[in-house]
Amino acid sequence: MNRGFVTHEIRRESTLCGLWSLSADGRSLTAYVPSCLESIPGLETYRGEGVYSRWIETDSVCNLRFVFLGVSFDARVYLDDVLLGRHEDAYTAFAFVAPGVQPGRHRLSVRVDNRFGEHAALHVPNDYMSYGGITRACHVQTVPDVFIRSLSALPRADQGAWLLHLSVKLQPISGQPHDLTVTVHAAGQTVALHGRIAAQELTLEHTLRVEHADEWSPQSPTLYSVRAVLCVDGSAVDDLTERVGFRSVQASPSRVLLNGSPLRIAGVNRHEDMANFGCAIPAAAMLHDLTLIRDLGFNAVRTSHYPNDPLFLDYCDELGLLVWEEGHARGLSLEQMQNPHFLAQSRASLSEMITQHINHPCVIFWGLLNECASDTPYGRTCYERLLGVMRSLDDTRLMVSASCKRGRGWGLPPAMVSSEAGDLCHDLQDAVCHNIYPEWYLSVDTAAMLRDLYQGVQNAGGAGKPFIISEIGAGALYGNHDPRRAKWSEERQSDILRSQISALLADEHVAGFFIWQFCDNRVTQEGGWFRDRARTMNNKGIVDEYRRPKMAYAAVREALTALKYTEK
Ligand code: ADA
Repeated sequence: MNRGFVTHEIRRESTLCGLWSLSADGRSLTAYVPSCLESIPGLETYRGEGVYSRWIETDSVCNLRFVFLGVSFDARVYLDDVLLGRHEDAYTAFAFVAPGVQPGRHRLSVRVDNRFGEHAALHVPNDYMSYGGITRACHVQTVPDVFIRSLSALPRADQGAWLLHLSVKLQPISGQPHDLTVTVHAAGQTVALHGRIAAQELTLEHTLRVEHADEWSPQSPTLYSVRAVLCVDGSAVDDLTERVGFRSVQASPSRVLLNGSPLRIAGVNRHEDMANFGCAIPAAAMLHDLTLIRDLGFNAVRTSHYPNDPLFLDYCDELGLLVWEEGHARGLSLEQMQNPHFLAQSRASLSEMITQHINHPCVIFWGLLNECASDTPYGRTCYERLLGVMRSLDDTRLMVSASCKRGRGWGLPPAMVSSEAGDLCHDLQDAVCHNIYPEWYLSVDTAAMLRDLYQGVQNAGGAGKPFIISEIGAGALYGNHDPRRAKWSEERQSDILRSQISALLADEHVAGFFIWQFCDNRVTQEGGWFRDRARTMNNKGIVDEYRRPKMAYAAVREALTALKYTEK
């Protein structure tokens, strides 16, 4: 449900999207789910609690599983005032089970809170908005005493064929023992996996050899269904369908390889943010964004700086758009990384992102900790630990982090030095990625900056890895035209982007880049961001928050049109 394809044919599911009662800021309201609190008149800048509630009805005793794809950003879910569970962080899904629910009407409530504080290590005042509310779709399922919690299918190229590693996680409810069989259908094959479950979760695994499969690629994004059916005591009680694309991702010393061929990545950063909707972007608007991104000529998108709605990834799978998906965290200082909740919350964001989105072939990079304190020894221990967790969950994608820490000892012109020690974590990752703003924040020439930075990272753990510019761009206020072509005018932004892109394309060391950014996004009023963020918006969008194109649109489109993405 709320995906780009049908995920269940046996499990009963109903949407919880629609009108809910909401009490917030001392007012009783009716709110549409999913949406942001800030979209409600009078709550545009609200920070506080909101309690959503609605009735649900059951006609027999059953186990209900409530699935939320995203609640921003601290959520507590209750059924008839009994707490089912709590989830922190806006950008990953969670589910709670209420066992043995009696027939009749029941009150489902969700208490949301978007207040900052020490309890929230990742949601801090920032250059993007932490909204409040039930901001992604939600639904309720009826599940049997043992149900399929997840199904992953990871392809790996193997001497002209594919190995497809299947993993089915089963969750028990009562703890009563059951003998069970899971039948998995994938790429024209069927395999039956047997097991016995009691109180503990059970994982069944199997690797299929697939001799012939059409590859997934941007030119031909072929998808295959993988379907698991759970039988207990001879009857089919539950099912789950996922999709897989057969493709491999590797790094050569200078390029990212997709299916063995070097890629030239021309991507764009995108915040999930839109005028009127905040981060709760409806499906049609997501598709409109993707239409514009493809029309501009980009072949990749970076989900700066948090995991995205799975529906967006479904569309990227179908359209063949490559994705750098990023765990939640932007610009945390050493002190913020020392928050006692930081490691646990980061680990949760990264592991939930990877386990929930592992089947999307579009995802070629898993990213972590954008511009955090990677230039400190403590920061390095955090990067190391978190990358260890990420690699243990998936070793078929490249692990990356966007840095802005350029060290004094790197041999760079003084204007480019941004940190005493420089990034200490490049050696831990599969590519070296930097966010740079030549011609915007720095009065330096883009080609020169690329050349100097490439040389600089060679002795800083970056040798033998693809070199990627994870952010580059300039700002303009929509509608601000100026014959002087001054900064903040649409003219100047388009001049700068044109010049940046031509330098990026001319530099053979650059394996890929991501323009900052697709659309203007709202920033928090807290934390001093308003000072160089006119309108409390980050105005570096190629389109504004209504998706109205700035002059940069035509400039970027023209610069990218002739690009050939595969270099073979
Ligand atoms: C950084 C950061 C982005 C954004 C950008 C900017 O590189 O990663 O989130 O803040 O700078 O606009 O300055």
